Amino acid sequence: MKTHVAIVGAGPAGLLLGHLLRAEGIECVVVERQTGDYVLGRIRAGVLEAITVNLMERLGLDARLKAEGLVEEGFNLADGERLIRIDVANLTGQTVTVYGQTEVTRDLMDAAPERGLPVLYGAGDVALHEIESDAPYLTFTHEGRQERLDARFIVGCDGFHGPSRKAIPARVAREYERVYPFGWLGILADVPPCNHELIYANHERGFALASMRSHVRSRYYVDVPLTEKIEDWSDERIWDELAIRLGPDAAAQMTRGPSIEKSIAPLRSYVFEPMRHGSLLLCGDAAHIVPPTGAKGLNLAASDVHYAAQALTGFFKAGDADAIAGYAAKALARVWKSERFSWSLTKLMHRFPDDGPFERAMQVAELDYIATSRAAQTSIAENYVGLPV
Ligand code: RFL
Ligand code: PHB
Repeated sequence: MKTHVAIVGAGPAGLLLGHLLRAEGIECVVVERQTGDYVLGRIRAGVLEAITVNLMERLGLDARLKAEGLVEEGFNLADGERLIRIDVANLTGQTVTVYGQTEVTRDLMDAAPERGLPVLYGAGDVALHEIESDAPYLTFTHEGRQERLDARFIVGCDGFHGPSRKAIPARVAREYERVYPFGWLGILADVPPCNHELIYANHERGFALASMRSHVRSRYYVDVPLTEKIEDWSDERIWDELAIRLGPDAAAQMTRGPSIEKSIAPLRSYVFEPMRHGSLLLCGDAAHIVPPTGAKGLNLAASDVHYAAQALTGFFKAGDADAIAGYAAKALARVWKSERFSWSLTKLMHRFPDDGPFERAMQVAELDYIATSRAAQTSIAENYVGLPV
């Protein structure tokens, strides 16, 4: 098989890139290890920045997003005593949209056949070859056959554990990492949300987040030590903990119900450089991870894909090799700013086991500053809606 661009991974980054390239008439093939159902079973992001919404709109794949997505004009930080509302719409003139990653992925997946985007699900042993040449290729197994896919470029959209990043030689690689001493225990339930806007809470018992997927489906999180086992958290125990950490007002509005999904996700900040080496470009979680505080991961994957599609379009349509050479620097400039925001909001809203009274006093002071300063609220709001692309 031969194509222009071989894309590894059919998560949101891979599918979005595939559609953007097809819209420009550039041939590409997406190779995914899992089945489509498995990919859709992963419950992850819920909050979309304008960049992600705009890309779906540009592709003409935003009908369901527009009909079912909830436009959010603000969100809240709870500090145990009060709710500090960040009036995002007023402070920035922009909004975010609550629409699950699962639904974005489903919309992209459903449109693939009609847009001529081949997606090979269930591909085994995907390996990258000759990425330092102009003729890289993938090998993999698919439907019992050994396959080879030749391309001009490979784009690694295969998440944190995929093979693409590992294909970049150690002599050129640099890694930056912070692992946090807790994970987020998430619960998804078909109950109305306790509040029409998200609440991030810093309580003495730990972090909590009230989020949603729709008017009738809620998503909540509490932070837990990494040693916790999901089996030890009955639905009732999670609801009890949420009621305490979110505070009495939210608790009074909280409807409990059986969980549809329940899992613990570790928190990590990670950046890999370079995001391009030879004929291989990396996009999304393949190159970087943010802790979920601030909801940046999927949106960062979308902005990478936007830059990558621009670079590849410049190359194939205008013969512009500089566009490819400039990809990594453009993408990384935005990545680092999102890393900073996610890290600082994580530090502000969680109780770290090693923190003493000084660190706690810093959190109290910062929350008080945010509560009373329009400048501080504007800074948070402009990061939350997404920095310019
Ligand atoms: P994905 O979604 O991990 O997709 C990668 C795909 O590559 C496939 N793959 C392979 N394919 C072929 N061969 C191999 N050897 C392969 N190895 C892997 C995988 O099967 C998969 O289909 O990466 P992508 O596309 O870069 O997308 C990134 C986002 O998924 C991620 O950043 C977000 O989910 C992060 N995130 C959030 N982001 C937001 O913007 N807003 C949020 O509200 C938000 N909440 C979250 C989150 C992530 C969470 N978890 C579980 C990590 C909440 C949570 C709990
Ligand atoms: C979610 O709804 O899953 C969600 C919302 C906001 C975050 C992280 C996750 O910061």
